Amino acid sequence: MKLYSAPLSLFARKVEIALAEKGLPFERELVPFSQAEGYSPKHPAVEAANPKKQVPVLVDGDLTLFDSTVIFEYLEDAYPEPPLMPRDPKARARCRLMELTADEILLRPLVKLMYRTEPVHPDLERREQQALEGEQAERELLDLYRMVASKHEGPYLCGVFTTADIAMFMSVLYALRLGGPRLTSVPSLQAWHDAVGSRPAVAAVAAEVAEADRRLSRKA
Ligand SMILES: N[C@@H](CCC(=O)N[C@@H](CS)C(=O)NCC(=O)O)C(=O)O
Repeated sequence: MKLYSAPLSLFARKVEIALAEKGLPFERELVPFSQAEGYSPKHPAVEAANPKKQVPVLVDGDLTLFDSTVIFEYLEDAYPEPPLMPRDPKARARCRLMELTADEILLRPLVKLMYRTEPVHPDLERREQQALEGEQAERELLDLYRMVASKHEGPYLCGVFTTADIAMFMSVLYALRLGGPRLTSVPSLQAWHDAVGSRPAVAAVAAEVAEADRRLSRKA
C-alpha cells in the first residue's frame, strides 16, 4: 500500500495511525508543504487521484482512494482485524458521528487558530481580526470539549478503541499545538487524551507532528 501524506496534515496523519493500529505495512510519501505556501505546488499524484487535490490519498493495488473517512471505511472492510469500529450498528453509527464531530465540527474553530503557526500577516487590521477570531474559537472549542466529555464513559469514546478516538485525538492535538484551550478544566477528556496518546501508533505520529512543527511552524 502507498499513502500520500504530509508532515502537518491532520487527516493524512489520522490514516497513518489507523494503518499502524491494524499492523498494515505501507510506503509513505510526504507531499511538499510549507506554512507560507501551504500545499502549493500540488503533488502530481495527489492532483491526479483527488479532484479536491488533498491528502490523504491511499493506493492499494488497483484501488486509489482519497478522504480519510472513506479510507477508514475501506480499511475496516478489507482488513477487519483488529477492528477499529464497533460491530453493533448503533454503536458503529455513534462512532461515525463522533468522527464527523472531530473532522467537521471541531475543525471549524480549529482553522481559526491556524494563523498562529503561519507567517505573521502584514496587515495590522487582519492580525487584530485573527486574534479576535482566535479567542472566539478557543471558547467554542472548550464548549465542544465539554460536549464530547459528556457523551463518553470509560477509557475510549465508543467503549473500545475506534476510528472516533483517532479522529478526536488528532483534532484535540491540533488545537493544543495551535495554543487552544488546555484540557485541565475537562479532566475526563484529559484522561481520555492521555490514554489514546499512550498507544504506540498514536504516540509515534504525535512525535512526528511535534518534530514537523519545530521544523516548519512559526513559534508564537
Ligand atoms: N475531508 C478530507 C480533508 C482532507 C484535507 O483537508 N487535506 C488537507 C491537508 S490536512 C489538504 O490536502 N489540503 C490542501 C488543499 O486543500 O489544497 C479528509 O478527511 O481526508
